Amino acid sequence: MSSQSKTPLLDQVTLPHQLRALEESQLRQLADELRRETIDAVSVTGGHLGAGLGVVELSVALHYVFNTPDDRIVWDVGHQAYPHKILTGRRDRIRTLRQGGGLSGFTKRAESEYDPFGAAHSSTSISSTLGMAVARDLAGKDNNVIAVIGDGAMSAGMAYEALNNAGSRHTRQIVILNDNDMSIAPPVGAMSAYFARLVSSGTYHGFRNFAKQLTKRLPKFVQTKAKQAEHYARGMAAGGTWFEELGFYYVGPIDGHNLDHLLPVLKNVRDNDDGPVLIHVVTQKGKGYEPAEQSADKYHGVAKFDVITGTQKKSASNAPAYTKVFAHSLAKHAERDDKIVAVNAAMPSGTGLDIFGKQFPDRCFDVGIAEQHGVTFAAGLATEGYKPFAAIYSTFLQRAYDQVVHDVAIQSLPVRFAIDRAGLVGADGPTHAGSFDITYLATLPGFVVMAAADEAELMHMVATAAAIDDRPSAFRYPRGEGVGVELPEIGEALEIGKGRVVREGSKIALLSFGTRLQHCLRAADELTAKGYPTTVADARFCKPLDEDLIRSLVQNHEVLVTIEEGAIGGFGSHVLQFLALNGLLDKGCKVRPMTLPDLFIDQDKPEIMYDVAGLNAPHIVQMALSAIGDEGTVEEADQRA
Ligand SMILES: Cc1ncc(C[n+]2csc(CCOP(=O)(O)OP(=O)(O)O)c2C)c(N)n1
Repeated sequence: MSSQSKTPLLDQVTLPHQLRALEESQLRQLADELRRETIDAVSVTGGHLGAGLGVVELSVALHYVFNTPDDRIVWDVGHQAYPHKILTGRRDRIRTLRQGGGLSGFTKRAESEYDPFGAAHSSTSISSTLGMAVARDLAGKDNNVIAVIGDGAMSAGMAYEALNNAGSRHTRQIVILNDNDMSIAPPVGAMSAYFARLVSSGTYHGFRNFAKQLTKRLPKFVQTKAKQAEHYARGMAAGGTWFEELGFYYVGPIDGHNLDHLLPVLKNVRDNDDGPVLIHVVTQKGKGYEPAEQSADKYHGVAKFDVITGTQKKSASNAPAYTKVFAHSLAKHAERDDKIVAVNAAMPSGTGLDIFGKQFPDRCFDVGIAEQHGVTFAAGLATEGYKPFAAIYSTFLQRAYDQVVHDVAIQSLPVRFAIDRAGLVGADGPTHAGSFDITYLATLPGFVVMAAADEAELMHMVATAAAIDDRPSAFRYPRGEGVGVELPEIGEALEIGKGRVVREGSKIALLSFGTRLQHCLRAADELTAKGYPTTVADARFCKPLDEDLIRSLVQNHEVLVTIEEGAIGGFGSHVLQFLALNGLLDKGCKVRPMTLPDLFIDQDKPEIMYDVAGLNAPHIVQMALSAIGDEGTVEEADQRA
């Protein structure tokens, strides 16, 4: 550090072409400044820190060696892209990360030409860059395409599908395997053990000064059969044969924090014209920030924090109240029923299954970032009489939809889906919103689909799902804290397909599915005060519907409003279908379904996102009043708007 210039270099780099104007000898200083800037920015916003700190040098080296944005860099997941954002014209907004109106916490095409592909769900980068590479060849262009994918993301099937395709196509493409030996939790699976063997093989250390020798060993220099043999042997020696068998030229492992190693390797693979290359880069998650390096999750996701001490402003727990209630509740049932087992896909703490796993290590399975496999694995457990709970976020379950349909629903296997992060989730934005699960599950024959209105209801739904042993079931619950209701010792199984009336009225009925119930109660207070006694009911089930309840609500009220934290095609659609087919729509009661709008809502505080969605109490009031024909005074309407 002492030999470094006092003038901040980062101030001279707004865009990568300015970075490329620096001397190679200045890049170390730039990387140090970039790391400090990343830490400082995340201390203000919260967000993903550890992953970004691990790729500071890689970000500098990639933008130095490659001609971005013509050369395409695709960051898998995109949660590690904060340093990349700082280097690509977004430093002035970096302290708006994940805030309303601010920068996305992931890569996003609409945000920058330096983000050629949006991400947030993992393991898409090899596929998307292969598509870009093929398009480049079709168009007769010659730019580079580079995927940067973590060892965790490499556990997903999609990454292998892409490697398989890329290896056989022989298209010029660069894949950088960013191996930090971490997912969010320690990585799982045989491939992770394989990477560890490559790194510990001694080759890594032996390769510390290998940059110069390497020049002669890269594909564009490999012309003769003899050289190819040498090339293969090198792969054997370095342990890279698995990738080589797939058709990739394997380079590594190399130290991803050492610019003297990174730069020559990247320069060598740049513009090579001999098929796909995989560079195995070893990095440390949280690198260069002591509190991150020392923490168990390497500061994967953090709240705002004090830079000096690393103390986070509030708990950065990945197990918020609903998640914890679910986990403890499941453990209670598992104490009584040894057939209960639990499956998660690389999210033990996010889903709360770390709690379950501590108590039942043999009955808790982390399958890696492999939602598809996880669902079919759970289906297999169910065929043998076990009672699997697959705890998967709503947004990530999307990836396993065919498995849900084909492997679970068609065979009517009793897999229980614990669907966390249902509804809008806040800072992670639209890629992580749990908007579609009601729609995509309730359309499946035989599925039982529930939504918890509060944390006590969640406990009952865990009990209900445990008891449903002849067909699939799902219960959804949101991110964050519950409403603070009293909790029973253990949940009790609900009568399937039966909702509950929470408050009796006579003019307006609000039928809630999920945690909008609290907003319905507030709306009901206001409506009742205005002279419209309002009934509030909690549907509990979208499938099967409580037909008696719905029939009685439309028959005894002038207006029925349904509310859910999900997209069109979900609960409200099922209610409308039932009413229409039973001739109940034309009997005078006005029915209004309230769903998420036909819009991907950008990140913000959840309550603001629900304002944008029009699903808060004032919107419910407005919807009910306009249905009943009372628009109120102009001032009231303005206030509600
Ligand atoms: C399909 C999918 N499932 C789960 C996640 C949640 N998730 C975000 S980052 C991450 C770990 C990624 O590990 P790795 O690729 O090694 O990157 P690192 O954070 O270690 O740099 C997980 C599981 C996700 N983004 N996408």
